[in-house]
Amino acid sequence: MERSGLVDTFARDNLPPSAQWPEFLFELPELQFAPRLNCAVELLDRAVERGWGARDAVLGDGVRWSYAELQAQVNRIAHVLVDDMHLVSGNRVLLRGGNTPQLAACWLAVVKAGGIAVGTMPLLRARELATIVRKARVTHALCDARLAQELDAARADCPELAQVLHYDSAGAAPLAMLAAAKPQTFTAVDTAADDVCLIAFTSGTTGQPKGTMHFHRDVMAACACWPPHVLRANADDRFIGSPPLAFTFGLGGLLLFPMAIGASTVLLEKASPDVLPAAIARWRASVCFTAPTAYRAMAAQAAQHDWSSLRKCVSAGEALPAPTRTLWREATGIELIDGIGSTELLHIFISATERQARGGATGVPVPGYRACVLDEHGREATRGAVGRLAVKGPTGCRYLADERQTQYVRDGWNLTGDAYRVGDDGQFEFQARTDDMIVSGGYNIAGPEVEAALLLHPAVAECAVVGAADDERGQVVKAFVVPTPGLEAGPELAKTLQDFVKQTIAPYKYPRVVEFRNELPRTETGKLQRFRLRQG
Ligand code: 3UK
Repeated sequence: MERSGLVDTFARDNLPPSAQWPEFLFELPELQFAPRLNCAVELLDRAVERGWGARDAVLGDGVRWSYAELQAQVNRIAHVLVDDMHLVSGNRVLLRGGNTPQLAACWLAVVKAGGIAVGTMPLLRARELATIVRKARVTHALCDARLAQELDAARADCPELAQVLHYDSAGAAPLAMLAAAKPQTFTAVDTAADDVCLIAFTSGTTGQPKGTMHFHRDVMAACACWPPHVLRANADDRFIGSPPLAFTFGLGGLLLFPMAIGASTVLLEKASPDVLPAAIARWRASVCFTAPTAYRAMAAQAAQHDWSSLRKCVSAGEALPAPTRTLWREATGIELIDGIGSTELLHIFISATERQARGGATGVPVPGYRACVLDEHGREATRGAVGRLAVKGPTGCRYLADERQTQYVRDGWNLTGDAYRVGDDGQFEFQARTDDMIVSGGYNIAGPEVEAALLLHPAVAECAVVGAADDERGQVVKAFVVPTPGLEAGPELAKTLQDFVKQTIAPYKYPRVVEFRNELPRTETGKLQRFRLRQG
Protein backbone atom coordinates (compact mmCIF):
# COMPACT_ATOMS: atom_id res chain seq x y z
CA MET A 1 0.00 0.00 0.00
CA GLU A 2 0.97 3.61 -0.58
CA ARG A 3 2.27 5.64 2.41
CA SER A 4 -0.83 6.92 4.19
CA GLY A 5 -1.57 10.63 4.40
CA LEU A 6 -3.73 10.08 7.47
CA VAL A 7 -2.51 10.67 11.02
CA ASP A 8 -5.23 8.58 12.70
CA THR A 9 -4.62 5.04 11.44
CA PHE A 10 -7.87 3.46 12.69
CA ALA A 11 -9.31 2.72 9.24
CA ARG A 12 -6.16 1.19 7.79
CA ASP A 13 -5.59 -0.79 11.00
CA ASN A 14 -9.06 -2.28 10.71
CA LEU A 15 -9.02 -3.27 7.05
CA PRO A 16 -9.38 -7.01 6.56
CA PRO A 17 -6.08 -8.87 5.98
CA SER A 18 -5.13 -8.47 2.32
CA ALA A 19 -5.54 -12.24 1.73
CA GLN A 20 -9.27 -11.69 2.32
CA TRP A 21 -9.59 -8.83 -0.15
CA PRO A 22 -11.26 -9.30 -3.49
CA GLU A 23 -9.05 -9.19 -6.55
CA PHE A 24 -8.99 -5.67 -7.98
CA LEU A 25 -8.95 -4.99 -11.72
CA PHE A 26 -7.58 -1.76 -13.18
CA GLU A 27 -7.49 -2.69 -16.83
CA LEU A 28 -9.13 0.38 -18.34
CA PRO A 29 -6.84 3.32 -19.14
CA GLU A 30 -9.11 5.62 -17.12
CA LEU A 31 -8.42 3.52 -13.99
CA GLN A 32 -4.70 4.34 -13.79
CA PHE A 33 -4.73 6.42 -10.61
CA ALA A 34 -1.89 8.52 -9.23
CA PRO A 35 -0.53 7.21 -5.90
CA ARG A 36 -1.56 10.45 -4.15
CA LEU A 37 -5.22 11.32 -4.62
CA ASN A 38 -7.90 13.19 -2.71
CA CYS A 39 -11.27 12.58 -4.36
CA ALA A 40 -12.80 15.83 -3.06
CA VAL A 41 -9.97 17.71 -4.79
CA GLU A 42 -10.53 15.71 -7.97
CA LEU A 43 -14.27 16.39 -8.00
CA LEU A 44 -14.43 19.94 -6.67
CA ASP A 45 -11.16 21.82 -7.16
CA ARG A 46 -10.56 20.26 -10.58
CA ALA A 47 -14.07 21.35 -11.64
CA VAL A 48 -13.19 24.97 -10.88
CA GLU A 49 -9.74 24.57 -12.51
CA ARG A 50 -11.46 23.30 -15.65
CA GLY A 51 -13.37 26.56 -15.87
CA TRP A 52 -16.68 25.28 -14.54
CA GLY A 53 -16.64 27.73 -11.59
CA ALA A 54 -19.68 29.69 -12.71
CA ARG A 55 -21.76 26.64 -13.64
CA ASP A 56 -24.60 25.46 -11.39
CA ALA A 57 -23.35 22.74 -9.06
CA VAL A 58 -25.80 22.02 -6.25
CA LEU A 59 -29.39 23.22 -5.96
CA GLY A 60 -32.06 22.76 -3.33
CA ASP A 61 -34.79 24.61 -1.51
CA GLY A 62 -33.63 28.23 -1.48
CA VAL A 63 -30.09 27.31 -2.62
CA ARG A 64 -28.35 27.59 -5.96
CA TRP A 65 -24.58 27.20 -5.64
CA SER A 66 -22.17 27.36 -8.53
CA TYR A 67 -19.04 25.20 -8.42
CA ALA A 68 -17.05 28.21 -7.18
CA GLU A 69 -19.60 28.91 -4.44
CA LEU A 70 -19.70 25.26 -3.43
CA GLN A 71 -15.90 25.23 -3.26
CA ALA A 72 -15.92 28.30 -0.98
CA GLN A 73 -18.52 26.68 1.32
CA VAL A 74 -16.60 23.43 1.46
CA ASN A 75 -13.32 25.17 2.25
CA ARG A 76 -14.88 27.15 5.09
CA ILE A 77 -16.43 24.04 6.60
CA ALA A 78 -13.10 22.24 6.30
CA HIS A 79 -11.52 25.04 8.35
CA VAL A 80 -14.19 24.66 11.02
CA LEU A 81 -13.51 20.93 11.18
CA VAL A 82 -9.78 21.42 11.61
CA ASP A 83 -9.55 24.72 13.56
CA ASP A 84 -12.60 24.55 15.82
CA MET A 85 -13.42 20.84 16.02
CA HIS A 86 -9.76 19.72 16.10
CA LEU A 87 -10.25 17.13 13.37
CA VAL A 88 -7.15 15.04 12.77
CA SER A 89 -6.90 13.39 9.35
CA GLY A 90 -8.23 9.84 9.47
CA ASN A 91 -10.85 10.67 12.15
CA ARG A 92 -14.34 9.41 11.36
CA VAL A 93 -17.02 12.09 10.95
CA LEU A 94 -20.66 11.11 11.18
CA LEU A 95 -22.98 13.00 8.87
CA ARG A 96 -26.67 13.19 9.73
CA GLY A 97 -29.27 14.97 7.66
CA GLY A 98 -31.69 14.67 4.77
CA ASN A 99 -30.47 15.36 1.23
CA THR A 100 -29.59 19.06 1.15
CA PRO A 101 -26.85 21.20 -0.41
CA GLN A 102 -25.50 21.74 3.14
CA LEU A 103 -25.07 18.00 3.66
CA ALA A 104 -23.26 17.69 0.33
CA ALA A 105 -20.88 20.51 1.31
CA CYS A 106 -20.19 18.78 4.64
CA TRP A 107 -19.37 15.49 2.89
CA LEU A 108 -16.87 17.17 0.59
CA ALA A 109 -15.35 19.19 3.46
CA VAL A 110 -14.77 16.08 5.58
CA VAL A 111 -13.07 14.25 2.73
CA LYS A 112 -10.98 17.25 1.69
CA ALA A 113 -9.72 17.58 5.26
CA GLY A 114 -8.68 13.91 5.23
CA GLY A 115 -11.59 12.85 7.43
CA ILE A 116 -13.58 9.69 6.81
CA ALA A 117 -17.24 10.34 6.04
CA VAL A 118 -19.76 8.10 7.78
CA GLY A 119 -23.21 8.78 6.34
CA THR A 120 -26.32 7.86 8.32
CA MET A 121 -29.94 7.58 7.26
CA PRO A 122 -32.15 10.37 8.65
CA LEU A 123 -34.64 7.92 10.17
CA LEU A 124 -32.05 6.13 12.34
CA ARG A 125 -32.74 6.26 16.07
CA ALA A 126 -30.30 6.69 18.96
CA ARG A 127 -29.64 2.96 19.38
CA GLU A 128 -28.73 2.48 15.73
CA LEU A 129 -26.62 5.64 15.66
CA ALA A 130 -24.74 4.48 18.76
CA THR A 131 -23.96 1.14 17.10
CA ILE A 132 -22.43 2.94 14.13
CA VAL A 133 -20.50 5.40 16.33
CA ARG A 134 -18.98 2.60 18.36
CA LYS A 135 -18.21 0.36 15.40
CA ALA A 136 -16.51 3.09 13.33
CA ARG A 137 -15.14 4.80 16.46
CA VAL A 138 -16.66 8.08 15.34
CA THR A 139 -15.11 11.16 16.97
CA HIS A 140 -16.93 14.00 15.19
CA ALA A 141 -20.40 14.69 13.82
CA LEU A 142 -22.07 17.29 11.63
CA CYS A 143 -25.80 17.09 12.17
CA ASP A 144 -28.83 18.88 10.76
CA ALA A 145 -30.20 20.85 13.72
CA ARG A 146 -33.67 19.35 13.16
CA LEU A 147 -32.31 15.83 13.64
CA ALA A 148 -30.22 16.61 16.71
CA GLN A 149 -32.34 14.82 19.27
CA GLU A 150 -31.58 11.19 18.43
CA LEU A 151 -27.88 11.92 18.05
CA ASP A 152 -27.84 13.66 21.44
CA ALA A 153 -29.49 10.60 22.94
CA ALA A 154 -26.87 8.36 21.31
CA ARG A 155 -24.03 10.44 22.75
CA ALA A 156 -24.91 9.35 26.27
CA ASP A 157 -23.45 5.92 25.38
CA CYS A 158 -20.67 7.21 23.16
CA PRO A 159 -17.90 9.09 24.97
CA GLU A 160 -15.65 8.86 21.88
CA LEU A 161 -18.02 11.19 20.00
CA ALA A 162 -16.67 14.38 21.53
CA GLN A 163 -17.25 16.96 18.80
CA VAL A 164 -20.73 17.61 17.41
CA LEU A 165 -21.79 20.66 15.45
CA HIS A 166 -25.24 21.47 14.06
CA TYR A 167 -26.01 22.96 10.69
CA ASP A 168 -29.19 24.34 9.14
CA SER A 169 -30.31 25.85 5.87
CA ALA A 170 -30.81 29.38 7.26
CA GLY A 171 -27.17 29.85 8.25
CA ALA A 172 -28.13 30.45 11.89
CA ALA A 173 -26.81 27.21 13.41
CA PRO A 174 -23.28 26.99 14.87
CA LEU A 175 -21.58 25.47 11.82
CA ALA A 176 -22.61 28.35 9.55
CA MET A 177 -21.73 30.98 12.18
CA LEU A 178 -18.21 29.58 12.53
CA ALA A 179 -17.82 28.97 8.79
CA ALA A 180 -18.76 32.55 7.90
CA ALA A 181 -15.56 33.83 9.54
CA LYS A 182 -13.23 31.40 7.72
CA PRO A 183 -11.18 31.92 4.58
CA GLN A 184 -12.49 30.65 1.24
CA THR A 185 -9.38 28.62 0.56
CA PHE A 186 -8.21 25.43 2.22
CA THR A 187 -5.27 23.18 1.49
CA ALA A 188 -6.54 19.63 1.14
CA VAL A 189 -4.86 16.79 3.01
CA ASP A 190 -2.43 14.94 0.75
CA THR A 191 -4.07 11.52 0.96
CA ALA A 192 -2.95 8.27 -0.61
CA ALA A 193 -5.17 6.87 -3.36
CA ASP A 194 -5.66 3.89 -1.04
CA ASP A 195 -6.50 5.88 2.08
CA VAL A 196 -10.06 5.30 3.30
CA CYS A 197 -12.38 8.29 2.77
CA LEU A 198 -15.79 6.69 3.32
CA ILE A 199 -17.30 4.09 5.60
CA ALA A 200 -20.75 3.21 4.27
CA PHE A 201 -22.94 1.07 6.48
CA THR A 202 -25.09 -1.51 4.75
CA SER A 203 -28.79 -0.94 4.88
CA GLY A 204 -28.83 -4.53 6.22
CA THR A 205 -32.20 -6.16 6.65
CA THR A 206 -31.04 -8.29 9.58
CA GLY A 207 -28.20 -8.50 12.07
CA GLN A 208 -25.52 -5.97 12.95
CA PRO A 209 -24.83 -3.36 10.26
CA LYS A 210 -21.61 -3.87 8.34
CA GLY A 211 -19.29 -0.94 7.62
CA THR A 212 -17.85 -1.03 4.10
CA MET A 213 -14.62 0.87 3.61
CA HIS A 214 -13.84 2.77 0.44
CA PHE A 215 -10.66 4.48 -0.69
CA HIS A 216 -10.29 7.82 -2.47
CA ARG A 217 -9.49 5.86 -5.63
CA ASP A 218 -12.70 3.80 -5.27
CA VAL A 219 -14.77 6.98 -5.49
CA MET A 220 -12.94 7.98 -8.67
CA ALA A 221 -13.27 4.45 -10.08
CA ALA A 222 -17.03 4.52 -9.55
CA CYS A 223 -17.14 7.85 -11.44
CA ALA A 224 -15.01 6.40 -14.28
CA CYS A 225 -16.94 3.17 -14.94
CA TRP A 226 -20.73 3.18 -15.01
CA PRO A 227 -21.41 6.92 -15.60
CA PRO A 228 -19.48 7.47 -18.86
CA HIS A 229 -20.11 3.98 -20.27
CA VAL A 230 -23.75 3.41 -19.41
CA LEU A 231 -25.43 6.55 -18.10
CA ARG A 232 -23.69 8.87 -20.58
CA ALA A 233 -24.97 12.13 -19.10
CA ASN A 234 -23.30 15.43 -19.92
CA ALA A 235 -22.43 18.80 -18.38
CA ASP A 236 -25.82 20.28 -19.26
CA ASP A 237 -27.73 17.61 -17.40
CA ARG A 238 -29.48 18.27 -14.11
CA PHE A 239 -29.67 15.30 -11.75
CA ILE A 240 -32.49 14.64 -9.28
CA GLY A 241 -33.84 11.72 -7.30
CA SER A 242 -34.71 10.07 -4.02
CA PRO A 243 -31.88 7.90 -2.62
CA PRO A 244 -30.26 9.39 0.51
CA LEU A 245 -26.64 10.55 0.27
CA ALA A 246 -25.99 8.11 3.14
CA PHE A 247 -26.78 5.30 0.67
CA THR A 248 -24.01 4.93 -1.91
CA PHE A 249 -26.64 4.74 -4.68
CA GLY A 250 -27.58 8.32 -3.77
CA LEU A 251 -24.05 9.51 -3.02
CA GLY A 252 -22.91 8.49 -6.49
CA GLY A 253 -26.01 9.32 -8.47
CA LEU A 254 -26.84 12.63 -6.79
CA LEU A 255 -23.42 14.04 -5.89
CA LEU A 256 -20.27 12.32 -7.21
CA PHE A 257 -21.41 11.56 -10.78
CA PRO A 258 -22.85 14.98 -11.62
CA MET A 259 -19.74 16.67 -10.17
CA ALA A 260 -17.42 14.46 -12.19
CA ILE A 261 -18.83 15.93 -15.41
CA GLY A 262 -19.64 19.51 -14.38
CA ALA A 263 -23.39 18.88 -14.31
CA SER A 264 -25.81 20.15 -11.64
CA THR A 265 -27.74 18.23 -9.00
CA VAL A 266 -30.94 18.98 -7.10
CA LEU A 267 -30.88 17.73 -3.51
CA LEU A 268 -34.32 17.34 -1.96
CA GLU A 269 -35.19 16.22 1.55
CA LYS A 270 -38.45 14.81 0.33
CA ALA A 271 -38.48 13.02 -2.99
CA SER A 272 -41.11 10.33 -2.61
CA PRO A 273 -43.14 9.39 -5.71
CA ASP A 274 -45.97 11.75 -4.75
CA VAL A 275 -43.69 14.83 -4.91
CA LEU A 276 -40.84 13.82 -7.26
CA PRO A 277 -42.76 14.38 -10.54
CA ALA A 278 -43.60 18.00 -9.61
CA ALA A 279 -39.98 18.55 -8.51
CA ILE A 280 -38.69 17.23 -11.86
CA ALA A 281 -40.91 19.73 -13.67
CA ARG A 282 -40.08 22.62 -11.32
CA TRP A 283 -36.31 22.15 -11.55
CA ARG A 284 -36.37 21.02 -15.17
CA ALA A 285 -34.34 17.98 -14.16
CA SER A 286 -33.05 15.68 -16.90
CA VAL A 287 -31.58 12.64 -15.09
CA CYS A 288 -33.56 10.86 -12.39
CA PHE A 289 -32.43 8.22 -9.86
CA THR A 290 -34.98 6.28 -7.85
CA ALA A 291 -36.25 2.80 -7.00
CA PRO A 292 -38.41 0.50 -9.17
CA THR A 293 -41.51 0.89 -6.98
CA ALA A 294 -41.27 4.68 -7.28
CA TYR A 295 -41.28 4.44 -11.09
CA ARG A 296 -44.39 2.27 -10.91
CA ALA A 297 -46.12 4.72 -8.57
CA MET A 298 -45.10 7.72 -10.72
CA ALA A 299 -46.22 6.05 -13.95
CA ALA A 300 -49.74 5.86 -12.53
CA GLN A 301 -49.87 9.67 -12.29
CA ALA A 302 -47.83 10.37 -15.43
CA ALA A 303 -50.59 12.19 -17.31
CA GLN A 304 -50.80 14.98 -14.69
CA HIS A 305 -47.15 16.02 -14.99
CA ASP A 306 -44.69 17.73 -17.31
CA TRP A 307 -41.86 15.33 -18.10
CA SER A 308 -40.45 17.37 -20.99
CA SER A 309 -37.10 18.08 -19.26
CA LEU A 310 -36.48 14.43 -18.40
CA ARG A 311 -34.24 12.33 -20.64
CA LYS A 312 -32.63 9.57 -18.52
CA CYS A 313 -34.06 7.49 -15.69
CA VAL A 314 -32.06 5.09 -13.51
CA SER A 315 -33.55 2.28 -11.43
CA ALA A 316 -31.55 0.42 -8.77
CA GLY A 317 -31.72 -0.95 -5.25
CA GLU A 318 -34.07 -3.76 -6.13
CA ALA A 319 -34.87 -5.83 -9.19
CA LEU A 320 -36.82 -3.94 -11.86
CA PRO A 321 -39.85 -6.04 -12.82
CA ALA A 322 -40.37 -6.16 -16.61
CA PRO A 323 -43.95 -4.77 -16.30
CA THR A 324 -42.62 -1.66 -14.51
CA ARG A 325 -40.13 -1.04 -17.34
CA THR A 326 -42.99 -1.25 -19.85
CA LEU A 327 -45.34 0.98 -17.82
CA TRP A 328 -42.66 3.69 -17.53
CA ARG A 329 -41.85 3.56 -21.24
CA GLU A 330 -45.52 3.81 -22.14
CA ALA A 331 -46.12 6.67 -19.70
CA THR A 332 -43.07 8.83 -20.50
CA GLY A 333 -41.41 7.42 -23.60
CA ILE A 334 -38.23 6.82 -21.59
CA GLU A 335 -36.48 3.43 -21.44
CA LEU A 336 -35.25 2.85 -17.89
CA ILE A 337 -31.56 2.22 -17.20
CA ASP A 338 -31.53 -0.63 -14.67
CA GLY A 339 -28.35 -1.38 -12.73
CA ILE A 340 -27.36 -3.61 -9.85
CA GLY A 341 -24.96 -2.12 -7.37
CA SER A 342 -24.10 -2.76 -3.75
CA THR A 343 -22.74 -0.87 -0.78
CA GLU A 344 -19.74 -3.24 -0.80
CA LEU A 345 -18.88 -2.47 -4.44
CA LEU A 346 -19.81 1.21 -3.98
CA HIS A 347 -21.97 1.52 -7.07
CA ILE A 348 -23.41 -0.18 -10.16
CA PHE A 349 -21.47 -3.09 -11.74
CA ILE A 350 -24.04 -4.71 -14.06
CA SER A 351 -26.31 -2.51 -16.14
CA ALA A 352 -27.60 -1.76 -19.62
CA THR A 353 -27.91 1.37 -21.72
CA GLU A 354 -31.36 2.34 -23.00
CA ARG A 355 -30.54 0.60 -26.30
CA GLN A 356 -29.33 -2.65 -24.73
CA ALA A 357 -32.13 -2.73 -22.17
CA ARG A 358 -34.31 -5.83 -22.15
CA GLY A 359 -37.25 -6.61 -19.86
CA GLY A 360 -36.35 -9.13 -17.17
CA ALA A 361 -32.57 -8.59 -17.52
CA THR A 362 -30.31 -6.28 -15.51
CA GLY A 363 -27.74 -6.02 -18.30
CA VAL A 364 -24.07 -6.87 -18.79
CA PRO A 365 -20.95 -6.21 -16.68
CA VAL A 366 -20.11 -2.51 -16.67
CA PRO A 367 -16.76 -1.78 -18.40
CA GLY A 368 -14.08 -2.19 -15.71
CA TYR A 369 -15.94 -5.11 -14.06
CA ARG A 370 -16.15 -8.84 -14.69
CA ALA A 371 -19.07 -10.95 -13.57
CA CYS A 372 -20.05 -14.60 -13.72
CA VAL A 373 -22.54 -17.04 -12.26
CA LEU A 374 -21.10 -19.78 -10.03
CA ASP A 375 -22.58 -23.24 -9.46
CA GLU A 376 -22.77 -24.97 -6.08
CA HIS A 377 -19.11 -26.09 -6.42
CA GLY A 378 -17.90 -22.54 -6.98
CA ARG A 379 -17.22 -23.17 -10.68
CA GLU A 380 -18.67 -21.11 -13.51
CA ALA A 381 -22.18 -22.39 -14.15
CA THR A 382 -23.28 -23.53 -17.60
CA ARG A 383 -25.02 -20.86 -19.70
CA GLY A 384 -28.61 -20.43 -18.57
CA ALA A 385 -28.22 -22.17 -15.21
CA VAL A 386 -29.15 -20.33 -12.01
CA GLY A 387 -26.31 -19.78 -9.56
CA ARG A 388 -24.57 -17.25 -7.34
CA LEU A 389 -23.50 -13.94 -8.84
CA ALA A 390 -19.75 -13.23 -8.56
CA VAL A 391 -18.16 -9.89 -9.46
CA LYS A 392 -14.75 -8.24 -9.51
CA GLY A 393 -13.54 -4.86 -10.67
CA PRO A 394 -11.78 -1.70 -9.50
CA THR A 395 -13.96 -1.52 -6.35
CA GLY A 396 -14.81 -4.31 -3.91
CA CYS A 397 -15.68 -5.41 -0.43
CA ARG A 398 -13.54 -4.53 2.59
CA TYR A 399 -15.63 -4.69 5.76
CA LEU A 400 -14.52 -2.78 8.81
CA ALA A 401 -13.41 -5.41 11.37
CA ASP A 402 -16.07 -7.96 10.44
CA GLU A 403 -15.96 -11.73 10.20
CA ARG A 404 -18.49 -11.66 7.40
CA GLN A 405 -15.68 -10.54 5.03
CA THR A 406 -15.02 -14.19 4.15
CA GLN A 407 -18.67 -14.69 3.23
CA TYR A 408 -18.79 -11.78 0.78
CA VAL A 409 -15.34 -12.41 -0.72
CA ARG A 410 -14.28 -15.88 -1.86
CA ASP A 411 -11.35 -16.69 -4.16
CA GLY A 412 -11.03 -13.03 -5.09
CA TRP A 413 -14.68 -12.72 -6.17
CA ASN A 414 -17.29 -10.54 -4.50
CA LEU A 415 -20.37 -12.68 -3.85
CA THR A 416 -23.33 -10.35 -3.65
CA GLY A 417 -25.84 -12.88 -2.30
CA ASP A 418 -27.91 -12.77 -5.46
CA ALA A 419 -29.09 -15.68 -7.59
CA TYR A 420 -28.65 -14.88 -11.29
CA ARG A 421 -28.62 -16.61 -14.67
CA VAL A 422 -27.09 -15.53 -17.95
CA GLY A 423 -29.54 -15.43 -20.86
CA ASP A 424 -28.88 -16.50 -24.46
CA ASP A 425 -28.01 -12.91 -25.35
CA GLY A 426 -25.36 -12.73 -22.59
CA GLN A 427 -27.47 -10.50 -20.35
CA PHE A 428 -27.57 -11.19 -16.62
CA GLU A 429 -31.06 -11.97 -15.30
CA PHE A 430 -31.83 -11.49 -11.61
CA GLN A 431 -33.72 -14.40 -10.00
CA ALA A 432 -33.84 -13.66 -6.26
CA ARG A 433 -31.63 -13.04 -3.27
CA THR A 434 -30.04 -16.46 -2.67
CA ASP A 435 -31.72 -16.73 0.73
CA ASP A 436 -35.08 -15.69 -0.77
CA MET A 437 -35.41 -18.60 -3.22
CA ILE A 438 -38.62 -20.47 -2.45
CA VAL A 439 -38.45 -24.25 -2.42
CA SER A 440 -41.96 -25.65 -2.71
CA GLY A 441 -42.79 -29.30 -3.32
CA GLY A 442 -39.28 -29.82 -4.73
CA TYR A 443 -39.47 -26.88 -7.15
CA ASN A 444 -37.19 -23.83 -6.92
CA ILE A 445 -39.29 -20.73 -7.38
CA ALA A 446 -37.96 -17.18 -7.54
CA GLY A 447 -40.35 -14.79 -5.80
CA PRO A 448 -39.57 -11.85 -8.14
CA GLU A 449 -40.75 -13.86 -11.17
CA VAL A 450 -44.14 -14.37 -9.52
CA GLU A 451 -44.18 -10.69 -8.54
CA ALA A 452 -43.56 -9.66 -12.15
CA ALA A 453 -46.52 -11.81 -13.23
CA LEU A 454 -48.79 -10.29 -10.59
CA LEU A 455 -47.69 -6.76 -11.54
CA LEU A 456 -49.06 -7.33 -15.05
CA HIS A 457 -52.56 -7.34 -13.53
CA PRO A 458 -54.18 -3.88 -13.25
CA ALA A 459 -55.60 -4.67 -9.81
CA VAL A 460 -52.07 -4.91 -8.33
CA ALA A 461 -50.42 -1.68 -7.17
CA GLU A 462 -47.52 -3.36 -5.35
CA CYS A 463 -46.74 -6.90 -4.30
CA ALA A 464 -44.21 -9.16 -2.60
CA VAL A 465 -43.90 -12.91 -2.92
CA VAL A 466 -42.22 -15.02 -0.23
CA GLY A 467 -42.11 -18.65 0.89
CA ALA A 468 -44.38 -19.46 3.82
CA ALA A 469 -43.68 -22.56 5.90
CA ASP A 470 -45.91 -25.48 4.96
CA ASP A 471 -46.03 -28.99 6.47
CA GLU A 472 -46.72 -30.74 3.22
CA ARG A 473 -44.62 -28.82 0.66
CA GLY A 474 -41.91 -27.42 2.91
CA GLN A 475 -42.81 -23.96 1.68
CA VAL A 476 -45.70 -22.52 -0.29
CA VAL A 477 -45.68 -19.44 -2.48
CA LYS A 478 -47.40 -16.62 -0.64
CA ALA A 479 -48.22 -13.24 -2.18
CA PHE A 480 -48.76 -10.03 -0.28
CA VAL A 481 -50.70 -7.67 -2.53
CA VAL A 482 -51.44 -3.96 -2.23
CA PRO A 483 -54.54 -3.55 -4.41
CA THR A 484 -54.98 -0.59 -6.76
CA PRO A 485 -56.85 2.18 -4.90
CA GLY A 486 -60.63 1.83 -5.12
CA LEU A 487 -60.64 -1.93 -5.63
CA GLU A 488 -62.25 -4.32 -3.22
CA ALA A 489 -59.82 -6.84 -1.84
CA GLY A 490 -61.23 -10.23 -0.91
CA PRO A 491 -61.39 -13.92 -1.83
CA GLU A 492 -62.75 -13.12 -5.27
CA LEU A 493 -59.86 -10.87 -6.21
CA ALA A 494 -57.43 -13.41 -4.72
CA LYS A 495 -58.85 -16.13 -6.96
CA THR A 496 -58.70 -13.82 -10.00
CA LEU A 497 -55.02 -13.10 -9.32
CA GLN A 498 -54.17 -16.78 -8.77
CA ASP A 499 -55.77 -17.73 -12.08
CA PHE A 500 -54.03 -14.84 -13.77
CA VAL A 501 -50.58 -16.02 -12.59
CA LYS A 502 -51.33 -19.60 -13.70
CA GLN A 503 -52.06 -18.31 -17.19
CA THR A 504 -48.97 -16.07 -17.29
CA ILE A 505 -46.16 -18.33 -15.99
CA ALA A 506 -45.76 -22.06 -15.20
CA PRO A 507 -48.85 -22.89 -13.12
CA TYR A 508 -46.91 -24.55 -10.26
CA LYS A 509 -45.50 -21.09 -9.39
CA TYR A 510 -48.88 -19.52 -8.59
CA PRO A 511 -49.35 -18.11 -5.08
CA ARG A 512 -51.32 -20.64 -3.05
CA VAL A 513 -51.88 -17.97 -0.44
CA VAL A 514 -52.78 -14.35 -1.18
CA GLU A 515 -52.92 -11.76 1.57
CA PHE A 516 -53.97 -8.15 1.01
CA ARG A 517 -52.14 -5.30 2.70
CA ASN A 518 -52.40 -1.51 2.62
CA GLU A 519 -48.62 -1.20 2.33
CA LEU A 520 -45.47 -3.32 2.33
CA PRO A 521 -42.60 -3.05 4.85
CA ARG A 522 -39.60 -1.30 3.32
CA THR A 523 -36.18 -0.09 4.46
CA GLU A 524 -35.22 3.55 4.20
CA THR A 525 -33.43 2.68 0.97
CA GLY A 526 -36.69 1.41 -0.48
CA LYS A 527 -35.95 -2.30 -0.22
CA LEU A 528 -38.71 -4.73 0.55
CA GLN A 529 -38.20 -6.39 3.94
CA ARG A 530 -39.12 -9.91 2.90
CA PHE A 531 -37.95 -11.37 6.19
CA ARG A 532 -40.69 -9.40 7.95
CA LEU A 533 -43.30 -10.78 5.60
CA ARG A 534 -42.01 -14.33 6.10
CA GLN A 535 -42.45 -13.90 9.84
CA GLY A 536 -46.17 -13.59 9.09
C1 3UK B 1 -30.08 -5.70 -4.69
C2 3UK B 1 -30.66 -5.29 -7.09
C3 3UK B 1 -31.65 -6.56 -8.74
C4 3UK B 1 -29.19 -6.90 -4.85
C5 3UK B 1 -27.02 -0.12 -4.50
C6 3UK B 1 -26.96 0.77 -6.74
O1 3UK B 1 -28.78 -1.46 -3.66
C7 3UK B 1 -27.65 -1.06 -3.50
O2 3UK B 1 -26.84 -1.45 -2.45
P1 3UK B 1 -27.27 -2.34 -1.17
O3 3UK B 1 -26.03 -2.69 -0.46
O4 3UK B 1 -27.96 -3.65 -1.77
C8 3UK B 1 -27.33 -4.49 -2.71
C9 3UK B 1 -28.30 -5.56 -3.15
O5 3UK B 1 -29.53 -4.95 -3.61
N1 3UK B 1 -30.13 -4.89 -5.91
C10 3UK B 1 -29.66 -3.63 -6.06
N2 3UK B 1 -29.90 -3.19 -7.31
C11 3UK B 1 -30.52 -4.20 -7.98
N3 3UK B 1 -31.21 -6.45 -7.47
N4 3UK B 1 -31.57 -5.57 -9.65
C12 3UK B 1 -31.02 -4.37 -9.33
N5 3UK B 1 -30.96 -3.38 -10.22
O6 3UK B 1 -29.69 -7.92 -4.02
C13 3UK B 1 -27.84 -6.39 -4.32
O7 3UK B 1 -26.98 -7.43 -3.93
O8 3UK B 1 -28.34 -1.63 -0.40
C14 3UK B 1 -27.52 -0.06 -5.80
C15 3UK B 1 -25.88 1.55 -6.43
C16 3UK B 1 -25.35 1.51 -5.15
C17 3UK B 1 -25.93 0.67 -4.19
N6 3UK B 1 -25.39 0.66 -2.92
